[in-house]
Amino acid sequence: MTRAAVLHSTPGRLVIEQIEVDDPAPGEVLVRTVAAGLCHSDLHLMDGSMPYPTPLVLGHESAGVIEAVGTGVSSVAPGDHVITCPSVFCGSCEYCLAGRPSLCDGIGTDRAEGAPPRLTLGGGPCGQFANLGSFSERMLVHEHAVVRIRDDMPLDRAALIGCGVTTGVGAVFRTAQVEAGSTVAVIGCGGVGLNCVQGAVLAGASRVVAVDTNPFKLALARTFGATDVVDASASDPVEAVRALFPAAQRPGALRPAVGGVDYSFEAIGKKQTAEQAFAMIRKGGTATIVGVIAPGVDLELPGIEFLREKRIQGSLMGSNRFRFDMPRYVDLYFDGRLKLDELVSARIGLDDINEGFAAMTRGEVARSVILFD
Ligand code: PAD
Ligand code: ZN
Repeated sequence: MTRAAVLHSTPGRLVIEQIEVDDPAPGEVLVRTVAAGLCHSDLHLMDGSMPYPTPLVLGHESAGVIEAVGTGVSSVAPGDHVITCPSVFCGSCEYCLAGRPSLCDGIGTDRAEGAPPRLTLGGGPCGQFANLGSFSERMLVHEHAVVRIRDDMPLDRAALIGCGVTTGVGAVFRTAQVEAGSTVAVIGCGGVGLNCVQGAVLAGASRVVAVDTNPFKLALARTFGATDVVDASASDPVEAVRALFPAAQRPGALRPAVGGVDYSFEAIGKKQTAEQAFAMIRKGGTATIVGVIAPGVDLELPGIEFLREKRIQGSLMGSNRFRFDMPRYVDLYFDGRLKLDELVSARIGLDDINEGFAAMTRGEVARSVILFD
């Protein structure tokens, strides 16, 4: 039996249950989970803003050690240290072949219909959030949902690369492709947004403005390299960012010139802040929405702004190619260029998981990480 945190309804709290994990089928690997981070995407299911079938093992940001592999698995072997990724890829769909595996159609990466489920709870099937279900002592996943990393990488910090780092840094490097010298604003400096901040620093941004309503997060953003901070509870963040980067006013122009940043990133998932992200970019700028906006919530954007060649785009898991990206992030950590130690605010046990999410709601942590014994 395997201990796992299971969601029985949305909204709902997590319940620690004993689940059964099947043996690896061809192409699957069994991972002993060593560490798993708490991400706001899990909380979206718990608070009911993202409907999802239950029962479900939550969690999708993890690292561990391969325990067993199914036939045909070639990229990892028992004993290997791995990071998991929600972006399981088939390797043969149009998106994979076009070099965009994070958008993979995922055909063939689950068990076939009618096959025994990977996980069972009380005799019935139990789902895995994001193809993983990381809040569990063991994960049975497709081989293409893990990447091997070097053995000397501490696995609690490796876990964060599994979602927050890849999503935040990837949004900057891969989705938006920020150029050196650009100006950047990041709205929401939690586990994901702090990684947008450090991604922008790594990309060589000339200024990085952190926007949050929580002074603790703004102070953290400074340690991740933000050059300016805006407290969105004290002033209108759009006006504040535009004031930092004013536009040149042409004499006699019909409309006042509007300043702003070259690139903005929204890492919260709210209508208001997504609209702010679009409003605070300057002419020719790009707003990237990283936060998960609940189904049924529509954005309102002033259409005239498209004449200024302003763009807005989504970003799923930082448009990653994780088999390539994650080992590089590990090397950047060892080089002292990617901050991971500072992201871990708390190390907790599986039994403390609901309190861990309560601490996230209260804004007390960058990331809490579960350590499995
Ligand atoms: P978090 O709760 O750690 O951080 C959210 C931050 O937003 C906190 O620091 C808050 O103080 C701040 N905040 C809240 N409201 C406001 C506001 N009105 N103005 C300014 N700041 C505010 O969450 P997280 O970093 O784990 O996740 C952030 C979002 O990213 C969330 O929606 C999550 O689901 C999403 C996400 N998306 C992907 C993807 O692939 N697109 C992957 C992972 C996470
Ligand atoms: Zn996540």
